[in-house]
This record gives sequence, structure tokens and C-alpha cells, in this order.
Amino acid sequence: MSDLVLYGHPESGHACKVALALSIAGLAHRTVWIDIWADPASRPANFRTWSPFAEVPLLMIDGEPYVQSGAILLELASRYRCLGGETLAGLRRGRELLMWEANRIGMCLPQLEDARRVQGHGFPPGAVEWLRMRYAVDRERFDALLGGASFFQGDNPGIGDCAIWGYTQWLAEAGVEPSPVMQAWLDRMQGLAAMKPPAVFFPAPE
Ligand SMILES: N[C@@H](CCC(=O)N[C@@H](CS)C(=O)NCC(=O)O)C(=O)O
Repeated sequence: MSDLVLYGHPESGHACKVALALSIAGLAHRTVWIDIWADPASRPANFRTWSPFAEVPLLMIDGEPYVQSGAILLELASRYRCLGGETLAGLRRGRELLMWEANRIGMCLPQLEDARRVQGHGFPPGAVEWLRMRYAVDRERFDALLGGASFFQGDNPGIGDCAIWGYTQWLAEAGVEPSPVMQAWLDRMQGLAAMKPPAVFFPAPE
């Protein structure tokens, strides 16, 4: 079995995506809590070496660094044949969902959340309205993509579900509403045996 170490923080939806994937797949791992609000130069030297932008998530697999949440999810699915990676069709669906998430919902929701956190400081006029317009489109497409299935990857959650959940778990914090379809999916995600609160995925150091 691989030696897996996940570097993350409970307030990083990108890191939560990977933590959830490892949990659903039952892949044993250790976590290292990284302070994403601190000066990047203060983060551990080995972490800064392995993660080019000093960002989380960073997943070490047998001593090799893997960065970018979507790329890490694809690595897990294809290497361990899990979360859709059991079949070529599942992997293709996972790839499509990951690209959509990164371009759309994973672009506007973190920004909307951040805009509320900093009370709009640093956001040019109209930026928040533009992000909210994008989210309205994303919400409709979310419903179309799910298409009546329990999860984006069928009867069971896959890497696409993990990616899309990363920031849709914080719609209230982003100041937007879910569609009824989205809320039902979020409830199913929340009900997964593998689901944990972010602070349990990434416990703070003592
Ligand atoms: N595109 C990256 C985004 C990673 C990212 O933005 N990480 C943030 C936390 S959500 C981070 O580490 N921020 C700390 C910093 O930039 O100093 C991915 O998908 O992994």
C-alpha cells in the first residue's frame, strides 16, 4: 500500500475535495495542517519545495509530490481504480466533471466566499454581481449535469462529486442559494459514511 500524506486546511475547499476522495476510497493517509492565512514564507520548507505556489492541497504519494486538486483526484482514480476510475467511461466522466468544475463553479464560488470574507475589499465594482450571474448559470447546469442520478458519477460518488462538493458545501458562506436538485445532492453527500466536517479532515495542530 502507498504511503499517503495530505497537506491541507479545513477552510480550503480544494483540499477538502481530496480529503473526501481519500475517505470515500478508504485510502489510509496522514494529514499535515498548513496555515493558508499565514505568510507563505512561514510554511514548512519541505512543503514549499514540493508545492510550487506553497498552496494546498499537496498529496505526497510514496515521497512524490502531487499538486492541483483536479490532477490529484485523477491520479487517485486512475492509480487506485476508484471513484469512477474502475472503468474508462467512469474516468472520462470524471475528467469532464473536473474540467467543468474548475472552469465554472470552482471559479465563482471561492471568489464569492472570499468577497464576503473581506467585505468586498479589493474586488472591482461589478465583480461580485458578475460572479453571481455566473453562479446562476452554473446552478442550472449543475441540475442538467446531474440529470436525475443520485450522484454525478452514477449510483455512487466519484471524483466529479468530490470536486463539485469542494465549494458547494459553502453556498451560504458565498451568499448564494442552491437549487432544490443541488440541495438534495448536498444532503446525499452529507449523508455519506465517509463524510466528515472539514476540521476533522484537517485537525489543527495541538
Ligand atoms: N488550483 C489549485 C488551487 C489551490 C488553492 O487555491 N489553494 C489555496 C487554498 S483554497 C491556498 O493554498 N492558499 C494559500 C496561499 O495562496 O497562500 C487547486 O485546485 O489545487
